Amino acid sequence: MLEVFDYELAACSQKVRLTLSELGIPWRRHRVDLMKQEHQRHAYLSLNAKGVVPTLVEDGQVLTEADIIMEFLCERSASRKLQPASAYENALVRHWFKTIEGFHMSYGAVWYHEVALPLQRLKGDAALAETLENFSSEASRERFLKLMEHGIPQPRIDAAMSAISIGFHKMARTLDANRWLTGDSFTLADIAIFPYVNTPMRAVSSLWEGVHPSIQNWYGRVRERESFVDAVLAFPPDAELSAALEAAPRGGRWRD
Ligand SMILES: N[C@@H](CCC(=O)N[C@@H](CS)C(=O)NCC(=O)O)C(=O)O
Repeated sequence: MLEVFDYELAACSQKVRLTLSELGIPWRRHRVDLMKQEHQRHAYLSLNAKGVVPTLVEDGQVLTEADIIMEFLCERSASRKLQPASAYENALVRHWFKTIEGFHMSYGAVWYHEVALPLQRLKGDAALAETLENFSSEASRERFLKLMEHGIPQPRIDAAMSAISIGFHKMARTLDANRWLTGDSFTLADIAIFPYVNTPMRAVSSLWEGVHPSIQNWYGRVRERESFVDAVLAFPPDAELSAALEAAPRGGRWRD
């Protein structure tokens, strides 16, 4: 059976789970707790050298990178369900993948600033010692400790917020004229951007909520799909993370 290494709230994990659900592909889950830095363990790094989720494994074959996994799943199921019919619209899907790639780095910075670092600090010294044990490389352990000590500089967060806001503007302009991101049908492009819209961080959702009605309407349409229940709602944050979301500087909560 196809196996996926993921973490419930990780955007890239959600993309893969949504695709699996839309295509009706059965899979087995291996949870990698990002909040405990389990993705830094030696065994996981041997599957995914970048130390990020998701990773897909099937019959000993390993695939990383959410977009590549999503396309692989479509081809594997020989279904055109999530891929547009025209070459141009397919190119648009790839275009959105590229846009989202940049957006993703910014989202990650805000996530660490608002949620991951405060949660780690809140858990205290014993939990930090446990987290540090998961790092298989001294250099990344040092990097993490520096991040814990100094946080992410405010100008970096401001720049990230502004990049995310620009991404939402682009999305809204497209959705002003189209039902879905590439036209009339729901595709991998919609899946790829959904987790950033469905963010539990108020800092980020305030950049589109009440600002871009076309995103609001699109968001409602995606939430009506069965895959939303199956791949997103079914994977809520644990109690610790829920508390960290509520305590986030600009507020946040799991959007059920
Ligand atoms: N380009 C990679 C990015 C994967 C990625 O950045 N995943 C995040 C979660 S969405 C992660 O694992 N971050 C590790 C961390 O938080 O340290 C992909 O598309 O799979």
